[in-house]
Amino acid sequence: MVLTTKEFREDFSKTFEGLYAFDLSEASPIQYYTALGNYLKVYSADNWSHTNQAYLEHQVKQVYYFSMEFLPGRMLKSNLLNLGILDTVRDGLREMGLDFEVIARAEVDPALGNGGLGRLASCFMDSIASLGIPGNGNGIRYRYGLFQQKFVDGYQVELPENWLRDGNVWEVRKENKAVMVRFGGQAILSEDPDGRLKPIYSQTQNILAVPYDTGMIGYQNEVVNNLRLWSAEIPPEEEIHYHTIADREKVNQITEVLYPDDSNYEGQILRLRQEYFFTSAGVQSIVRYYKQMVLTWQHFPDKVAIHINDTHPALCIPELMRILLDEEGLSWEQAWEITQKTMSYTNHTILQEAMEKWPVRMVQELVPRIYQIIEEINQRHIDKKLPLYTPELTYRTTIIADGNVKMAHLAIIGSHSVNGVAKLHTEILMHEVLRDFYQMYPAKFNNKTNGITQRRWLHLANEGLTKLIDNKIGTAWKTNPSELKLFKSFANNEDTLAQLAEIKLENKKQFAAYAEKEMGIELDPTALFDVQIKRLHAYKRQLLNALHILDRYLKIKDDPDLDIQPRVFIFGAKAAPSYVYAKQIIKLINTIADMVNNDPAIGNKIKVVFVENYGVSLAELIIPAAEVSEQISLAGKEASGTSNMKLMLNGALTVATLDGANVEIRDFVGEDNIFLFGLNDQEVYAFYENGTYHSRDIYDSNPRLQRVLNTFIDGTIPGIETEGRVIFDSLVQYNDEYFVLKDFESYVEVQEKVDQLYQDPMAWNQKSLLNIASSGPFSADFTIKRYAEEIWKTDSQLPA
Ligand code: 26W
Repeated sequence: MVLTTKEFREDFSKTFEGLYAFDLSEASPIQYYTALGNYLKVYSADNWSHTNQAYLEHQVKQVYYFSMEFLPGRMLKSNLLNLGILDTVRDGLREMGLDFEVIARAEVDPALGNGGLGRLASCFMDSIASLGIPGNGNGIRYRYGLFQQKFVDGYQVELPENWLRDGNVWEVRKENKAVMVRFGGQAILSEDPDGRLKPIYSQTQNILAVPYDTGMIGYQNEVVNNLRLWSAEIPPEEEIHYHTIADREKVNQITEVLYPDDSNYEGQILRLRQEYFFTSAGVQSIVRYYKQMVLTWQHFPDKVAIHINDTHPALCIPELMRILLDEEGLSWEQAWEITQKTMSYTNHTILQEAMEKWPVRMVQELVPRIYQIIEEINQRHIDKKLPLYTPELTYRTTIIADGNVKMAHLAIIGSHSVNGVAKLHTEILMHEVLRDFYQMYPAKFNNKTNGITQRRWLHLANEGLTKLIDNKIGTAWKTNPSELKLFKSFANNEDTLAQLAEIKLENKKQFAAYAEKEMGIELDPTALFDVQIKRLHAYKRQLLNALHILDRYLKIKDDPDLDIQPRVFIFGAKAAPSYVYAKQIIKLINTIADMVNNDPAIGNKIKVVFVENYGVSLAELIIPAAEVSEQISLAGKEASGTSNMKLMLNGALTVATLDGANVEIRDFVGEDNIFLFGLNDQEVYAFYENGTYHSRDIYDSNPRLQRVLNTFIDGTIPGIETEGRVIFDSLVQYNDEYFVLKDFESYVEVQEKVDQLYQDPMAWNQKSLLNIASSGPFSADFTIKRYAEEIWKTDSQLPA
């Protein structure tokens, strides 16, 4: 049944009155938005409950995607799109004299994640529902999301992100589905009447885990899956034991804040608490659901797949073991077989400093029974592998070593599948980082290159481009993104290329309007828009970008009449609050921005825009306006990257090292349509092995680079005495950990080629079009199909 605008207006008005009991004409955007959200919840409620019922009735296999982070972005538009009523609602609101865009912007963007890993989880939720795969998300309902970033005098300042201030229309609190999570105390094993060892607990702290469910609406297929986020509360019957506010606070604290760390592990007990809290709650609720099905335990892996998104939820493994052993009375062998068959694990990082390892004492104290189980998993692993491998190799793979519990080892040993997130990344895992495990379990390892949902990142974010593509190749690409390749046949069509350029210009104007309004920076929309948006981290090398900007700056200062392609350098990045070096780089770039933007000699030749508080919503504004995509991490460090895919999909040309998924971008779009530079991963490894990298020599021998670097310490850039010195020293004195100086030369060279190509708009637009048309393989729909077929063994429930 199609919804008419008239029906919509009537129902929407009723919803509004029911909520607010006053006339609709005098409401605020947030009230309209809340009413719309409520209206949509009712509109999709039947689909949600039908999907649920169907899964249970047919006892289909379901996947549970456990992730410490989800970054869904605003949900109003994407829900409307997926329900197939975006245009109707927009028109209906217009008829009522309301501005849909203003209403949509009233929604908060829930920042329940740090970066790539969290955003990937949300793209996956969209694809799982859109493919009709029975799937659920499982995570934490943080009271405060990732901090809000402000710049004060160029420095990053962090403010709390109270994302629930106006309530959250999409969630449903499910008190009736709460479970108890046990912490601390003692677990003494003793024999029960059947002669089995079972733990007797004493002095534990019991925390109530209350789920908040959000519907994950599939793309025009009537499927609504579930994202379940857990919140920690004091169990009502235990209220009496909480005497002080501090006691109560300790409970609330568990789900109070998202750790703002990305790729840096810190052994904080609160984080371990969070990890056990949501994995235990999730696994308990899965088991409870399974028990409705009256099946033997042997069938558990035929009905349940649990996916561990990085090691953060790896305690799923001992938790499922605990339930099967202690509560369901299975033997170790049975329980272990079920657990391994159920679990799969994705690794998202090769950085050593990001590898989670928890001090044994901490695990013992916080979850004593879980520790006992981990110990036994470890011992059995050693007993089984020692006869087969050298003691050295075997002991390199233990879960417990040097007083620590190594979460990656637990995840690998306890899962039947281990995957990396791009071809190169998986290769590096197999042959470098995890090679001992690869030798032991070659069949567990597989690659699943990341993907993105084209629904959010093209259809919604770039309506102009969507219309153009629809006009040229029809709309089938929306459900089958490989159809995007049909767009290639327009690569020589001047008309299409001109339209493409027109759309890009329009998107650039939109961003320019934002920069002007929010930052007071005036941009020339005909300049080249160059974009680097991702967490601030030394390995991602925002510094290399900064060096290039300074190199240009000096060139223009030397010759103010220089005929050079005007460029706007756009940055968006948060730094972990404790990551001092990253914050110094933010200060540096902000200071460069001030200097350059206000120098009349530079004019429009260079502008630098560092947007505050980068997140999903800003990405949706920036990406459609981008012409150059900076993917310049040191080769071998970026697991995959996903902004590289979004930018390509929106017609940006990539400046890239051969790192992460950039390698596959090159393969799909061809060498001629990407700007490659720098060392490859093998060259980097060779330097590590030979110890022959000396950044000081490069500094000494390259006058152009020397001049650029000296600006950090010679007063050229005013007001960065401290930061300038630290950064200079890190690059010149302390041997430049990420080979920034080594790659500088080839980076600036390739940037000159970028400028040259830009002088020929048709050639540029052609490459842009080829990038768009080659980006289909990066659809998360394909990635999820592979996860479902090869790892989870879950089937789509859609009619074939
Ligand atoms: C324990 C601290 C910590 C927190 C988060 C360590 C590691 C993480 C994440 C795994 C970091 C992350 O987001 N990794 C990114 O994952 C993306 C999705 O697979 C990849 O595209 C990025 O390359 C990778 O950096």
